[in-house]
This record gives sequence, structure tokens and C-alpha cells, in this order.
Amino acid sequence: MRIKRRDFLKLSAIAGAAALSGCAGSDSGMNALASGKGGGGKIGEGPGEWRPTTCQGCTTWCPAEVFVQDGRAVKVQGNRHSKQNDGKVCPRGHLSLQQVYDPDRLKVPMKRTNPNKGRGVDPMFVPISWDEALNTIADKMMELRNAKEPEKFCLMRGRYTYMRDVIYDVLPKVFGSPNNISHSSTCAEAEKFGSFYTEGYWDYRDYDLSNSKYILIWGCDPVASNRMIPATIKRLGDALDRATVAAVDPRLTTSAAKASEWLPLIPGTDGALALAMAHVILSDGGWNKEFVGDFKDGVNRFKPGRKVNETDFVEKETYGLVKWWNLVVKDMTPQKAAKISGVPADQIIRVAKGMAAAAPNVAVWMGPGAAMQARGAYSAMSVHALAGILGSVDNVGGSLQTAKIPANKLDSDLLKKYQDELAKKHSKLEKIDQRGRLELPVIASGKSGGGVSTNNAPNGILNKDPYEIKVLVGYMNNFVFSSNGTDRWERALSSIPFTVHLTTNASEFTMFADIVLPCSVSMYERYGYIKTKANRYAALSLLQPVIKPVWDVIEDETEFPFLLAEKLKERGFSNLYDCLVEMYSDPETGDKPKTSKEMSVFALKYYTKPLWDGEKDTHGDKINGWQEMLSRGMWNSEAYKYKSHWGGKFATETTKFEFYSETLKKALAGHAEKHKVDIDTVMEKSNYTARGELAFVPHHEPSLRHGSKKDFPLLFIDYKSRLNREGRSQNSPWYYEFKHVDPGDVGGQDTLRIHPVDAAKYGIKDGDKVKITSMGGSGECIARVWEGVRPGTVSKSYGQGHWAYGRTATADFGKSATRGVNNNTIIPWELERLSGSNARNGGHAAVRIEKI
Ligand SMILES: Nc1nc2c(c(=O)[nH]1)N[C@H]1C(S)=C(S)[C@@H](COP(=O)(O)OP(=O)(O)OC[C@H]3O[C@@H](n4cnc5c(=O)[nH]c(N)nc54)[C@H](O)[C@@H]3O)O[C@H]1N2
Ligand SMILES: Nc1nc2c(c(=O)[nH]1)N[C@H]1C(S)=C(S)[C@@H](COP(=O)(O)OP(=O)(O)OC[C@H]3O[C@@H](n4cnc5c(=O)[nH]c(N)nc54)[C@H](O)[C@@H]3O)O[C@H]1N2
Ligand code: SF4
Ligand SMILES: [Mo]
Repeated sequence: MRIKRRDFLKLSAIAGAAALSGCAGSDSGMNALASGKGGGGKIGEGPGEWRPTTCQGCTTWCPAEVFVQDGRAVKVQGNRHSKQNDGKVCPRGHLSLQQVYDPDRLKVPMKRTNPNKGRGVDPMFVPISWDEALNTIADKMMELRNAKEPEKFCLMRGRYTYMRDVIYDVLPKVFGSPNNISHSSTCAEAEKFGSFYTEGYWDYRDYDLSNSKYILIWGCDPVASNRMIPATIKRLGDALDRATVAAVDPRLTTSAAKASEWLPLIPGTDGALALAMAHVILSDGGWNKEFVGDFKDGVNRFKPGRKVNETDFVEKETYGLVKWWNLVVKDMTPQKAAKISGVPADQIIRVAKGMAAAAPNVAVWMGPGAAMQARGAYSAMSVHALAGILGSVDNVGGSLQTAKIPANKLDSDLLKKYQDELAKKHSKLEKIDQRGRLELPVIASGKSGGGVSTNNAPNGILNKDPYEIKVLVGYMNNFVFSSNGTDRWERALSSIPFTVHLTTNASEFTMFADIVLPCSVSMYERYGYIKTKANRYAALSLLQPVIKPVWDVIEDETEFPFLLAEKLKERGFSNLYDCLVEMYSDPETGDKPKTSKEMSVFALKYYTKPLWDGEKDTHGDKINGWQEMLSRGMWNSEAYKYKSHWGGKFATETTKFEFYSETLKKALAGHAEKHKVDIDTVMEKSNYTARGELAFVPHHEPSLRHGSKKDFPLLFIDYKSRLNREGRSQNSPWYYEFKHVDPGDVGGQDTLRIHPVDAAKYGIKDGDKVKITSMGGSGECIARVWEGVRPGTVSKSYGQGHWAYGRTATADFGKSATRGVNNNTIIPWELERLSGSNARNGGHAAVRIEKI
């Protein structure tokens, strides 16, 4: 039976409609859901049951509950036990219903019958049995083992749960490949760079909004996106009565619209603006003495342009303040920064003094807008350094690290036991993303090559450098859509001989696959767990199958490796199977898993056991046994203790908060030494302009523009729609219907916001169809003339522009016709090289707009 893509979708639609009595997929889905047969009661009240699970619509990772009526999920709310989201979800929580009941979901395994690969090429998928699918994958993998080249296997992951250990660590490492490539650097690694090279914390911060007196939101919109959304929606209103809120963003975000101050900076000038604020705070004597210390005689010597003698100042919890002042801060006056950033000097002064007056109860909320730029590592440090001088680090109302979650870790000794000689040797080879090469330091957590550079993987693949990738497995990822410079991914994926995609929908990545395996929708149909934090509480929350899976699907992270391991064992390679059944035996009974489903449950029990077995104090909720864990669905920590890292407990080289980063100096020196060059050469190869000591302090770097001012006069601003469930809600009709919740946006269209001044300049009227072109590519969308963007910039939300995924996401799926334009086609390929990150912010993407 040969089914073309269009027919396949038609079939799917009929099957989907039958299963749902036509509810999902229509624009009035909400009513249709409410009138589902049976139940009779009001949604959420009964008859029916609230069942706990976790929403993965974004990295807030809310503990959630789903109301199930007659076996069907009908409503979502926060887990009532949760202190992380106060038992609430954001508007996107509800969109998940249209993901699980999406009529375009994949229902059966499929194989490609068209050997040609490329964008718009019909893969000619045909349905196959699970057995055929898994046998084919096992055969391809055994070819690599037999040829003694297991490194040519590559596993790519996008979104995940913490059960990723099984597919992401155990599978490739026991098989013998170094290539487990995560999506982390497409996400926000450059942000972690800012907190790591100042306070030694390679993670996102928690913000103590309930107690802040000043909230400086920088390069994010935390009521609409970022990582503590329901908590912020609840708290920002109250905060406005008590605190000053200021937003630094070239675009009028939802938060900026509610704030007392909007600082619409020129994209990519964050370092200058942050330094100028530091300059004002220091020269005005407004730094926090308890955290930073003071001049020996109490007389402030921070005078604009004047050097200070280091021995005159005694620091307390910090290191290198005077060095930093002398190197850069002394010269970055508000007047100078105003010229660079476009933010008026008096506003810089007002905001800086306002924060100093509220210190230390100031939340400096640093988001990817300040960090995920081509030269964003130092702007991230600069913004976070403000929290340092204000003494708000780990302090009341400030930015916090997090409480510990005592879950079990992967048993790496056991993993090693099952690695044979080939696996041991080859899993240590260089990885396909080339992390750690001279021009790509990726000094995550202080180590050269210590993180990932997802968007450099296509270069490795295309150039077969360090070797060819022959078998690729991707799960819950769509890099060909989600990474800037999409054409590079299209070429790279076309060049791989055998690709498998573990997915719910035929998204863009799927279109390059040879085998497609339908997977459970996370949140509704699988087991897993996540770790999250907000409001001073860390949480561990379970994902559970709250409904019977709608289709015959498998769990990507656990069932796939188990089923594959069985097939590899049949072919004479049993290490993976033996490792899995030993590692994930039932921690209560010792029973070995006999089926893939059983292993999912046992693995979840293994990881979460310390939270419910009663053996040790968890410093959080007391949970009595596994059944209670399942029925509650989550565990909360005790409240995070302020000042946990004060007193020389920061994980930096000096154990202090570093304004002059000895930690970064050491990391750069390590990388330089590895390549037998000096640090200046590392800077140069990494696209940075800093030389000498400047490389060790937060400072301003000019932005790296792609495209001349003449040909591409406008800078492109990318942001996440409030309705993006990362890349996964865009086949949901509600996504398009409710797009007007984004400031300046309208429903049903892909709109580009342009300032009236620019609109007049380029002859564009509200509602015009326009072509947008950059050095990376071009596409069509609708112009919306709006004052909420800085003149000289245009902004468009990320998420639209799919040419695959389903019938709602595309203009015509069968013809690969795009609905709107993908921002990642417009944003040229570029990296932030010190952290390995995708550069999507900071305006390196210059564009021109033409009316069509
Ligand atoms: N321009 C621009 N680009 C961005 C961003 C941006 O703001 N602007 N954001 C970036 C960020 S922060 C991130 S984290 C990345 C995310 O990017 P990715 O890691 O690539 O993840 P998604 O785009 O969410 O794609 C997930 C894919 O998994 C499949 N899928 C959907 N649901 C499920 C499921 O439940 N199970 C399984 N197995 N598969 C599923 C679908 O094929 C879907 O396309 O995107 C980045 N890309
Ligand atoms: N609604 C929603 N929320 C989400 C997600 C989602 O998909 N949808 N995904 C989650 C994920 S995976 C992540 S990683 C987080 C983080 O995701 P966000 O915090 O949303 O980060 P970005 O999407 O990078 O947003 C960039 C912001 O920076 C601004 N910006 C662009 N250039 C500049 C610049 O040069 N300087 C400054 N100061 N600002 C600039 C943009 O206008 C935008 O407001 O969000 C999570 N929350
Ligand atoms: S989409 Fe994000 S903030 Fe909204 S409910 Fe889900 S996890 Fe929470
Ligand atoms: Mo992300």
C-alpha cells in the first residue's frame, strides 16, 4: 500500500474525526470539547477526575492536573499542591488539548519510499509495522557496530524530560557513540554564561518577585514567556503597587506595556547600557555595602573617567570591582551609553538611581534577549553584574539559585560496566558539533568544549568532519525549523543516509526521515519527570499517562531504547538490553522489566525513589510511598534560604561574586593552552573584539551585523509568541485564533510590526502584504504599522512559517506551502561562540522590507 502524503493526511483526518466526534481541529474547538458526550457536569467539576501530570508547553514546566471525563482530557489547571505556579497554568496550558487530539498526529510507523531528500520533496511515506520499523533501525545500527564505526550514530534531542538519561546517555554510550547532541544551545546557554562567570551558577535563576522593590526586566517578557510565567502573571500586578518595574527591550512587550519605564534600546547594545547603569550606581555611591564592601575610609572615589587605587577598597562577598571600574566602567558614562544604545541618558540615570534606592531588593531579570546574541556572552555578564553591585544576588527580592532536589542520578558505573572496548574507545571521539575547537570554545561550566553547539552540527555533518554521520535519530526536536539558518540544516539532513524521527507530527525534521515513529504526547500519554523552580521553591513533577494514548504510540525516551535493545540483542549485541534491565529494575522488588512499558515505570521509580521512600529527610514535602507520589504527582522543596552562597560559597575561582572573572580567565586560558595559542587569538577566532584584560570583565561589544545598512536598513527583532508551546502548538487552531494576545498582533496572520516612521519611509501601509529579505533568506507576511517597535527595527513573533507539521500549520501541507515565514529563515546562521549558542537576538539579522 503506497500512500502519498496528501492521502495519508486525509486518512488521518477521518480517523481523527471519528475518534474525537469532530472536536479538535475546528476553530470553535472549545465548545465542541465542552459538549462531549457523557459526563453531563460542568467541565472540571464532574463527573470525572483531575489527574496530575506536568505541562511541558515551556520551560516553566508547571506541575499540572488534567480533568478527564469519559476517558477524554477536557481541561487543564495547575497542580493544587504546587508552590512553583500557585496551582495555576498560563493560557498556553489549555492549548495542549489540541496537541493531543490533533487530527494530523501520526498514527502508525512509516517508512520513506522516495530516496531523494530536500525541502518540498515528497518523502512518499508508507505505513509499516512496528516490527519492520525497529528491525530496519537495528540493522542499520548493527552495520555501524560491525564496521567498527559506532561513532557514526548520532542521537539528537529537543525538548525532554529527565528520563532522557535512557535514550540520551545510556543508548549512545553503550552503543559506542560520542554523539548525543542536545538542543540546549538553541535555547539559552549564553544566559547561563552570564551567571556562571560572575557567581559560578550554570543555570537559570529564580526571581523572588514577591519581595522585590525594583524589577528590571531585561530581554524577556516574563508574563508571556520565559520560565516562571503563572507565578509572574500572579505577582506582577501586586508588584506594580509596591515596586518600580522597568523593561529593557527594543519591543514593547506585555511587561513593558505595564511597566513604569520602557527602555527601547538599539538591539545588541545591552553591554553599554548595563555598564552605564553600573557607572551611575558606583559614582553615585549607591552600591550595596553589605555585599560589595566599601572604601576603607568611606569616601567614594568612583569619579567618572578616573582610576581608583585597588587597595583603597575592601570587598566583602565580591571580587574585582575596582579592576572592573578601571578597565571599563569608569568611561561608560550615561551620555556615552545613550549614543550607543539610543536610550536617553536621563532615563539611564533615573533607572540606575531607582534601583540603588531599592537595593538589595532588586530583581535584575536577565533573559535571552540580552544573551542569545552573536556577541552576547559579555552582555549577559554585564546585566548580571548589576545584581552583584546591588547586592541582590541570593538575597530578598533578588535573583536566587535554587534548593536541591534529592532525586537519584544515572548510575554511570553500571553504564561503564556494559561498555565494551569499542564503545569505550569510540564514545570518547570528537563530537559532530566540533565543540571545543579553537574557533568554538563552548566553555560551558568552565571547560573547553564543556557544552553543546547544536547549530554547528550541520557544519560537521555537511563536511563529514570529524567523520560522516550515517545513522541519525532525532526525538522531540525540529532543528531544521527551530535553528537560525534553516537552509544549512536542510542540506545537512538531506545528506544523511538514514534518519529516524520520534515525533507526534510530521514536522519539518520528519520530512528528511527514513523511518518515522509515532510517539506519545508528553504531558498526556507517557511517564517522565522534570525538575523546576520558581517563587523560592524547587519542584519535582511527574508526567503520567492521564488518558489512554489516543494512538498506538511509544514513549520516546524509554520505550524506544528498550525496544531497540531487544532487536540489537537478537542480532548479537546484548549490552544495551542487559544494561537497561539491570539499571532499571524495580527499586522496590528488584524485578527486571519485561516490557518497554514496565521499564518506563521502573525507571521513573528509580529516579524519584528518595522523594517517597521515607529513608532520608528530603527537605521538602513528605510523601509516603510510590502510590502517594503517583497520586500527588509532585514534590516541593522547602523555601530556598537567602544568602546560601554568601560567605565565600559561590562556585567561582575566588568563591566570591566576580566582577573581574578569574573563573573566565582560567577557562579561556585552558582553551588557549589546548590549542597552543594566546587568549587574544581565542577572542579573535570567536568573533569578539576584546583583547587583553577586557576579556575577563563584563563589557560592551559592538553587535555583529549581517548585511550592510544600505541594502538591509532595518534590524529584525525575534521573540516568542505568548502562545508558542515552543515549536509544538503551531498546528493548533487556537494558536492562530488567539494570536491577538501578543501586543500589536492580530489573529490568523503572520504579522511584521513596523514603526509608523519607517512605514512612511518605505511606503508601507497597515495590512500590506510585504516581502522581508535578509542575508539568510526571504519570505512573505503582513505589515502591521505600530508604535511599539523602535524605529529602525521590525519585529515578528517566532512560530509561524511552517511548511510541514499539519494542515493548520501550513498553507497547504501536501504542497509544502508555507503559512507565513519562519523567523529562522530570516535570521542568518550565526553562533555565540564562547557558549556555543544560536544567535537569535541582538539584531545581527538586518533586513529590508518591500511591499508586494
Ligand atoms: N527564531 C527563534 N527560534 C527559536 C526560538 C525563538 O525564540 N526564536 N526558541 C528557541 C528555543 S528557546 C528552543 S528551546 C528551541 C526548541 O526547538 P526544538 O528543540 O527543535 O523543539 P520544538 O521546535 O518544540 O520541536 C519539537 C518537535 O518534536 C515533535 N513533537 C511535538 N510534540 C512532541 C511530543 O510530545 N513527543 C515527541 N516525541 N515529539 C514531539 C514535533 O516534530 C516538533 O516539531 O527553539 C529555539 N528556536
Ligand atoms: N510563551 C512562551 N514562553 C516560553 C517558551 C515558549 O515557547 N513560549 N519557551 C520557553 C523556553 S524554551 C525558553 S528558553 C524561555 C526563554 O525564552 P524568552 O525569555 O522568551 O527569550 P527569547 O524568545 O529569546 O526572547 C527574546 C526577548 O528579547 C528581546 N530582544 C531581542 N533582541 C534584543 C536585544 O538586543 N536586547 C534586548 N535587551 N532584548 C532583545 C525580544 O524582543 C524578546 O522580548 O522561554 C520559555 N517560555
Ligand atoms: S505553557 Fe509553560 S507556563 Fe504555561 S502552563 Fe505550560 S509549563 Fe506552565
Ligand atoms: Mo528554550
